[in-house]
Amino acid sequence: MNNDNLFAALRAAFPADLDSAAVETEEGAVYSWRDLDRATAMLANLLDSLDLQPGARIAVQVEKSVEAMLLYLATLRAGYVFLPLNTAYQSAEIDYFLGDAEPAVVVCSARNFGWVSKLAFKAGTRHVFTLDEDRSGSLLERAAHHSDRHEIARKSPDDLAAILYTSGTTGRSKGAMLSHGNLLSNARVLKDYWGWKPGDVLIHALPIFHVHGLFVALHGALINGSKILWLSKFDPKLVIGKMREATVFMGVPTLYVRMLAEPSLTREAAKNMRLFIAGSAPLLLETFNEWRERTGQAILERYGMSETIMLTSNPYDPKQGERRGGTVGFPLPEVELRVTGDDGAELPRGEIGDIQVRGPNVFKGYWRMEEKTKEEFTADGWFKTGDVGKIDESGYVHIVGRSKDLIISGGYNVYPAEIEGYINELPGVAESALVGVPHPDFGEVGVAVVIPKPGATLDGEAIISQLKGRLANFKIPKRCFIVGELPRNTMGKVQKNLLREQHRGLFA
Ligand code: MLC
Ligand code: AMP
Repeated sequence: MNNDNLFAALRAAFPADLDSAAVETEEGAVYSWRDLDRATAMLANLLDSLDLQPGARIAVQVEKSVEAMLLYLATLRAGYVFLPLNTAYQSAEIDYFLGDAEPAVVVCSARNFGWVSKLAFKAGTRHVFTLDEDRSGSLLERAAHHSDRHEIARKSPDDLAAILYTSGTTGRSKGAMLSHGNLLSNARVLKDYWGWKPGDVLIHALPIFHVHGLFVALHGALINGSKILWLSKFDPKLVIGKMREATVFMGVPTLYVRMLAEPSLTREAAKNMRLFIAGSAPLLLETFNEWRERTGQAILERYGMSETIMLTSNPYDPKQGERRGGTVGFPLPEVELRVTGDDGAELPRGEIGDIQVRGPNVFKGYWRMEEKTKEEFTADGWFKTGDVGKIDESGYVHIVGRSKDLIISGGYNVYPAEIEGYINELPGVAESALVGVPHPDFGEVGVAVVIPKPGATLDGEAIISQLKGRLANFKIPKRCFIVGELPRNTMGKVQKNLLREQHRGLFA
């Protein structure tokens, strides 16, 4: 009988020589494929010993480490649902996620155990473990008592593998439910489309709590049985140095911008590399061109989202076409993509409209938000991405904007409604608006414009300080202006485009 557990497919791709290196860290620690197999078995046995319900959520907020990655794989192996949380999230954010997802198990770093366990127990969680970058913590201590053999849990393609929270337009985050089938179909398509081959080595420098680092990069290497050079944090000099031993790199545009600022980035340094992939945010044409001049290689830009994993990609194989900067390439095999007008009808090529998608990669819906899920799909089953774009005459997809009010900063999403909600609760604030403006490092950053209540005196810097510690650091506005009124249209709606225009030169 077939097992559609994603882990079964990843395990089947391990090379025959289980003692060869699977993961190497920047500190020189080496994990063999056998280590990966045994450690995930021990962790899976630990989870199995906890007597969890089918579909139990395992919520994890820990610093990036190989062990954190093994915990993800073990969760798949045991058949539970992985729920990764950005380490930047603060207590109000974590409180919401745990309350909404009601995880059976929470894993956090030892220094956060006090407040995280309190929130977890409030949410009904029965087991809270700790895990730190130096392999300390109760999770591994407990797992050490379990067998290193484990039969992979049987799963069908529709069974849930992970829930990824993506902030909501109304301020409430939504948990995108991804199945084993979603993740596996996308991993297989990308292995083929990006020409993964024997001997490939991946530089993994992204965080592992979002689609890019956790799924696209990690599954890409594992399903090809490829070694991973594992970096706990992005460091441009280190990545450039590692290119001599590697062939594939994936990053958000900010990582490319930062590497371009290093004189050590040369054709020679990059000559062993076969493929540079960018995504999660728009890659500026000037970055694409500058990278080609410096390294002789064209970055392959692709487009995706938490709800759909990867949707489009520039071609890898020149026979399929050139990699065009400023575009996100073609819909991937098995992915259908259309651009529609206001009336919902499909638009001809070249016309700008809403991007909708369909395919085995599209998620199962938002966790416990049936109505919201329905709203985001058309009657004939297409998912509305909230991105605005066009398909050009040659079939390349261009993203030209977003209908959703979203700022993408250094590859992280910032939803203005959420931040405005926090600002509006501060004493003396009548109203606020957050807009995204261009930034040379992060691509785009949030700038807040705030109106005081009558008689109140506010200070922009003080507002920023009050938000720090309450919200993840990347969501904190980089600047905050106090004004008398906000520009509005005749319907009374704040004209954010005017605010964006007014402040667009701030970081030029
Ligand atoms: C850090 N800071 C940011 C920021 N990251 N500000 C805005 N946007 C960001 N993304 C701020 C911090 O608040 C802090 O400010 C200061 O920068 C230093 O923090 P740091 O943590 O030391 O920063 P650094 O390590 O340099 O991180 C920058 C980064 C990181 C670019 C390496 O943001 C990153 O890893 N981004 C990748 C995100 C990612 O993987 N996205 C994929 C999503 S999946 P202060 O004031 O507190 O000092 C997806 C789907 C798809 O979108 O298609 O892939
Ligand atoms: P997330 O919700 O974090 O998964 O972010 C998904 C969003 O990131 C998409 O809806 C797009 O708006 C954006 N995105 C991802 N890749 C690209 C890209 N290559 N170019 C422009 N925007 C992108």
